[in-house]
Amino acid sequence: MGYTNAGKSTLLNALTHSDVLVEDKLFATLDACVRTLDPSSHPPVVAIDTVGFISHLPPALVASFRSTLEEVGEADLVVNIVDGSSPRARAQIEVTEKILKELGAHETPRITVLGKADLVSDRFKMNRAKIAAPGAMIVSAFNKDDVLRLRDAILGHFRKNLELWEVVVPFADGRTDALLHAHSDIERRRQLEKGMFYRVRIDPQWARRLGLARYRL
Ligand SMILES: Nc1nc2c(ncn2[C@@H]2O[C@H](COP(=O)(O)OP(=O)(O)OP(=O)(O)O)[C@@H](O)[C@H]2O)c(=O)[nH]1
Ligand SMILES: [Mg+2]
Repeated sequence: MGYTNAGKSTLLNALTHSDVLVEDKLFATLDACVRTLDPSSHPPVVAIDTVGFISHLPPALVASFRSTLEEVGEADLVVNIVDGSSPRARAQIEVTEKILKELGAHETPRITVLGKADLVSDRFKMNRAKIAAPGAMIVSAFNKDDVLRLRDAILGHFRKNLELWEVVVPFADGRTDALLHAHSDIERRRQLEKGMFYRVRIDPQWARRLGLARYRL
């Protein structure tokens, strides 16, 4: 999420090799678009592009914006894209902050990105950007390494919540076996008498949802 024209859709495209509409105009994105960040990651991480935020939104538009922005309130991680090349970056952050609060997402874990870094050529502009968003990741959507760094930061956020579990799935329980494959990273497997032994990295919430019991050898 972020202010309109900040470069959200461009970054989403770069992160996911997709082609969400990008235009140098306000409100190029009118509907939230969902893209998978990494098809092989467990749990699967999907990124949702949002409509741009803006100050003084006409009241008639507020209601329709609300519905497209509701996803933000439910997100596990908010990636706030700030146009690092804009002299109005600070004011734009304040607007997005206010809207995040209204959406109940101001306390959601957050990665702040100063985007369009390739346009921030001189030191004065870079300092201005850094002061606007201290500690933000500095990224150009057109720089492959920058995009990979951001992708790693996002995936890393979800990976760090994973726990190491050792479980045994009875051979007859094909459903749990399939779900385990879909929702965890399997590090080791061994056939035992009672079933398949797995050592997996899994979100503890998912482990509970699957009814897994931790196994001790
Ligand atoms: N130079 C440069 N331009 C960028 C970068 N990221 C985005 N842009 C340009 O900024 C403009 C807006 O990009 P979008 O990705 O559509 O921005 P958005 O935040 O999705 O905008 P809305 O959907 O309208 O809110 C386009 O002209 C992009 O090409 C970047 O890293 N560097
Ligand atoms: Mg967009």
